[in-house]
Amino acid sequence: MSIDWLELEKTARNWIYEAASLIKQSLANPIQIESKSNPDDLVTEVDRAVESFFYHKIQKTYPKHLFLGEEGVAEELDSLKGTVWIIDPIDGTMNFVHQRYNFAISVAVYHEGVGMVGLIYDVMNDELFHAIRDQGAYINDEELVPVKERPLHESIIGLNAKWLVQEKNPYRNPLKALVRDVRSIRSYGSAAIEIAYVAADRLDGYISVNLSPWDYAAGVILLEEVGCRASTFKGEHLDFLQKSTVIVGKPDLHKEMVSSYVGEEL
Ligand code: 2AM
Ligand code: CA
Ligand code: CA
Ligand code: CA
Repeated sequence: MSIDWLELEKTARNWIYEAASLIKQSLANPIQIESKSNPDDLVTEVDRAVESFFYHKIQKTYPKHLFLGEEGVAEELDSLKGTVWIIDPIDGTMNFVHQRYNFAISVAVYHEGVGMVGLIYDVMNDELFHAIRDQGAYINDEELVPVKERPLHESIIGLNAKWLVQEKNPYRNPLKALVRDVRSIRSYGSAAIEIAYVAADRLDGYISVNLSPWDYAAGVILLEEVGCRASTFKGEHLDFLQKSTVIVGKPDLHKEMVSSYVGEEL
């Protein structure tokens, strides 16, 4: 039986609004914070609760679908066969903790490895970026138009400046050269929001040296609908089962950033 993607998107959207309301309620009380891979890699009880919320909703409504999420509520996946929900319950946990602002819920649905539905909800701004494959991308009810190119020297790129000062980052020098040559850089602290901003023409490109599938799975579905590109720094297809370098942008800009800057470590 084929899947009604419109219906599925509507269902996912309702879960997202419900989860956002849980997150906002949680801001009224003190939040338990822990560190993961390093002292600045944060997780809260809310991240875990929101991931569980989605996992249980999906299990109940779509028992055959599979689940891949940041906080490990479900078992690990080693393939994208079937229908897979790739979810980041809170993207921008540091912002959630420090700013109580600039964080998103990111939900993507892949079918036999193809991105079908992507939703990124900027909770505090009430902006839902959403797309169904081949049906356009939207912010709330407003349809996004295919992006227009800008030359690299007039472009604004999303980039975390920390990557420029980390000595063990092999892409430090290419990224410095890029920062020098573009008009300016911005850092919002949520990869999902930054990728959505590229689709919405608020940024021309976005770059990160190390992201996981749930950081970009929904974003790349939005990008495809407006004619943008997403790849690894080497220009290869993104992997949805392991960590990767990520570079996204308008097609010409993306090509130039890969070929003249980050395509090779220096
Ligand atoms: P997160 O908030 O879901 O962890 C921060 O610049 C962006 O990078 C966020 O989207 C954040 O997602 C993501 N990120 C990926 N890996 C990270 C890590 N190890 N530590 C902190 N942020 C990470
Ligand atoms: Ca995290
Ligand atoms: Ca994330
Ligand atoms: Ca997260």
